[in-house]
Amino acid sequence: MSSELLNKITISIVEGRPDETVDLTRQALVDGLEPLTIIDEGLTVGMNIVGDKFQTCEYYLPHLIIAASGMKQAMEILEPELQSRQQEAESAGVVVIGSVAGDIHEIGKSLVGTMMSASGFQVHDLGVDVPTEVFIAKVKETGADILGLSALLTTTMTVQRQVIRELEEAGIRDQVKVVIGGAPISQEWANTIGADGYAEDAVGSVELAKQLVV
Ligand code: B12
Repeated sequence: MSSELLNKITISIVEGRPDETVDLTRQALVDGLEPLTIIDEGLTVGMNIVGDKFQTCEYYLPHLIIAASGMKQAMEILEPELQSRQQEAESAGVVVIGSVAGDIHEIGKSLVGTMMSASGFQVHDLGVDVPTEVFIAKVKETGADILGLSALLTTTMTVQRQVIRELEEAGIRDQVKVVIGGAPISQEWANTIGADGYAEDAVGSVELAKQLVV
């Protein structure tokens, strides 16, 4: 039963057994589950539970680190699968993406980058804790169509606004569409800081990017 397997994946994340997460992820692929189903209905459900337990002080930082390790190892298996499902042949556009300065959360950002790449975008993933000036320089260098800014902390979401301001100061704000995302981000925040779009998840990010480059 695929739902049983997905539930086992969720539990292995919540209970911090990365090796089991990896084995179950492999098994799910063999059973014919789609990589995105494994991510959204198995792994991410587990990460959200871990996040909630951290918030209520039932879990501490080591729990977060172990859970992230399980998800990252599973993603290493799933990313090539996502890539191989690429449908578009031509480049849909150039994307620069990264987690903003002060933010080291990388899993969601990397997933968005992988999905965009699998959908035909040429993606430059700058990693995590990316200084604002590095984003600006890369947008200039690549002539990017889209700049994706990830922030998972309420303390780093303000950096997204700072990046937009610096794009304005550099005189290149109207040359690139800025899309933002991350757990605390909302459409309202995107409107407040003058971003071109917000997406809740990786699938939504691809749809948004495609709309914006038309
Ligand atoms: C794993 C994790 C960590 C790991 C990260 C490991 C890694 N290599 O990435 C570690 C242990 C390092 C960590 C550290 C910290 N964390 Co943390 N962490 C999490 C956790 C549990 C899961 C995040 C995750 O990977 N989710 C799975 C992915 C797939 O989802 P996602 O990241 O949300 O991404 C999706 C969308 O948001 C969207 N998206 C993401 N980026 C982008 C970008 C664009 C452009 C678009 C369009 C969309 C988009 O699409 C993605 C795919 O669907 C969250 C809880 C949660 N529910 O988010 C807390 C959480 C984010 N962390 C939190 C905290 C407090 C911290 C620490 C401050 C803890 C501490 N005391 O040190 C530090 C801060 C470190 C720093 N400076 O960045 C809080 C933030 C609270 C807040 N409101 O600010 C959370 C919410 C936990 C909680 N409930 O309290 N963390």
